[in-house]
This record gives sequence, structure tokens and C-alpha cells, in this order.
Amino acid sequence: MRRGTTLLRTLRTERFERTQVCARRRPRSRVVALTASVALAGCGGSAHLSEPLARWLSYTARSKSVTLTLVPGANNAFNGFNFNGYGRGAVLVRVPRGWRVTVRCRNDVSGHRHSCAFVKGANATAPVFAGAASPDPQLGLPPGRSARFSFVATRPGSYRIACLVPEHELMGMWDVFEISSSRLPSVTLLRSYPGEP
Ligand SMILES: [Cu+2]
Repeated sequence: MRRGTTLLRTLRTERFERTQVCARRRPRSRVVALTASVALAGCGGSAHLSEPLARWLSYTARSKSVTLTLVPGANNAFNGFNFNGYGRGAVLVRVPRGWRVTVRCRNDVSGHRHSCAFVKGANATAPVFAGAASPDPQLGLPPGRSARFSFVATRPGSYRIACLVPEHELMGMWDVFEISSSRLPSVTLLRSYPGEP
């Protein structure tokens, strides 16, 4: 039964002068709090906790560049059809317009082929920006393989981060990507799915 709650927690991303990896600078208590919230976020029954949201991205404000790390099938949430343990639009990644987005797609946990792609909406089969997908995204990266790709967030709007291997997005393997007028990147947990695996 889906009983999506409203916004659970918004991560405040500090204003950095130089390159920072957000998670490393966070007080331990906040990481613990995030982990606790993750337990509500659709990974009940999973032996592996979802990746704390703060570890999804790092950025350099001065050069307007953000690096996003995506681990397909990071745990058993949504039967493994997740990124970093989150799926079905539970997480929003917001990036300011004009920033360069570099994505590390690390398929080093799941035993299946997966891809990382930025698409316009549900059921898209090609990336919405040139270069905004891991190689051959409908075939996917084999287990143990990683890919790195980069694109510029040129057009404001709401998009999806999805796996384009057939049926995977349908099974829940997508999150939300937004290009906005915000000043800095952020990662937000939009909702949880109590009772769902
Ligand atoms: Cu997949």
C-alpha cells in the first residue's frame, strides 16, 4: 500500500568555496539521522541501507560543476531496481542551469546489467541531452563495469534519471532530475513508501 508522505527531509548543501565532498564534512549525527530516514524510504527488508543522500553528489561552485555518483541496484529496495537504494521518483536531484554534470555510473554491486540515463520522462528510450547516458543504455553495463559521462544542464525543466534496460524503469528504477534557477545543487528525499520492499 502506497502512503507517500510529504517531504521528509531536505538536505541543505553548504556553500563551499572549493571542491567538497558533502558527506565528509557533515556532522556524524546528521548522517545517522539520514540513515534513519532511509529506513523509511522503501528499503524495509533489505540487509543493506540505502546510500545517505549527502553522498550522491559533490560540486565546485566556482567552476559550476557537479559530480553525481549513481550505483544501480545498490540494495534490495524495489527488488534491486533502484539507484543508490532509491527509486520510483523518491529522490530529487536539483542542478542549477548551465552547470556541467559529470556522472559516475558504478554497476559494481548488482549482478545484472543496468544503465544510467537522463531522460525527458517515462518510457523514453534515449537521453534528453547529448552524452547524458552510460554507453548503449538499453543494453546496460555488465556487472562490475562502471562508466563516466558528462553533459551541460542547458534546458530548465524536470527530467528523470532512469535505467533504460527494458522493463527496469517500470520496475521502479528512476529518480527525479531538475534543472532550475537554484544557486547550488541539492539532493532531496521527496517521499517514502511505507510497507514497500
Ligand atoms: Cu537497470
